[in-house]
Amino acid sequence: MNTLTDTQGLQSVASDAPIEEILHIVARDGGVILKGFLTKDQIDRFNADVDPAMQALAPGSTHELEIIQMFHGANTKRLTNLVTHSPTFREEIIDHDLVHALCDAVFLEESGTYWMTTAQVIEIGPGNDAQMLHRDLENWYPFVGLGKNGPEVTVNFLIAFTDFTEENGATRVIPGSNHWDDYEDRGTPEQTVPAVMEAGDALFFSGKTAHGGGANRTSDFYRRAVSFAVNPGFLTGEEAYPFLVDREVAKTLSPRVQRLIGFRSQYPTGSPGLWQVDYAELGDYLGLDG
Ligand SMILES: O=C(O)CCC(=O)C(=O)O
Ligand SMILES: [Fe+2]
Repeated sequence: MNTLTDTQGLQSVASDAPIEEILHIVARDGGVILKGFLTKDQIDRFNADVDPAMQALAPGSTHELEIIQMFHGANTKRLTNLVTHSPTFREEIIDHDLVHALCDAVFLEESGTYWMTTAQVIEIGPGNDAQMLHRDLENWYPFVGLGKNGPEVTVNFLIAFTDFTEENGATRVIPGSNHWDDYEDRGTPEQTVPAVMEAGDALFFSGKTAHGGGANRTSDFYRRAVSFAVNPGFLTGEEAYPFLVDREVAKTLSPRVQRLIGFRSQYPTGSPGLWQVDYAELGDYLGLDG
């Protein structure tokens, strides 16, 4: 059985707490709430930046696979490409000193550099069921087997853009699940605690920590988060093909060659999909099928 207590809540610290203290809590519990990570003004401006795109987006998933649809959420909207949608995001949020200080501390020694693997609005609407529990490192399946002794392959800043309550779908986390011996064990809902936050707070957590979006039991509240996650630089292709090959040339290639050079999404074992757009196939976004 798992040693660390499953009933403890998540610890909160001020966003100007020492880096060592923040990392100490994450190493122990798997995650920590950073109070006041963004200001009210930043929250308001970001929300205004993305509102038109959010309104244009339909909830739910276009994937054929039921497991990916469930991961996405039937009444959940996921908006990616936030660098394009939001000046506040590209100029302030991903240039936040605390983000870089924490990522330097996590990744510099093993990887040298790091980069963003996703930044997506996740807006869980009324009636949406709880998401399946998972660890974000499951996107890179071999690291499931390496477990607690493997390297850190992703960390996530899950930022609250509305208040998060237990009722409206606050992220559920299993504190200490980063220390479990078997990462095929994702735990049970009873072992989770809600990451209750005010808008502007962020849950900073390890890819080794079991968690999932909470059920939204309200009738009218849309819980909005941004999940902003980082990978070590070693999880990168050697050549930046999508920047090198003209899209018109790419359209003339076979689908499997398009996938080989990064013009289509990837579906590695155990992952709900990588290299996507709004959680949908990149090839569709690029109009590769005409
Ligand atoms: O929306 C949430 O609270 C968590 C979502 C999540 O963990 C994910 O999609 O990987
Ligand atoms: Fe996740």
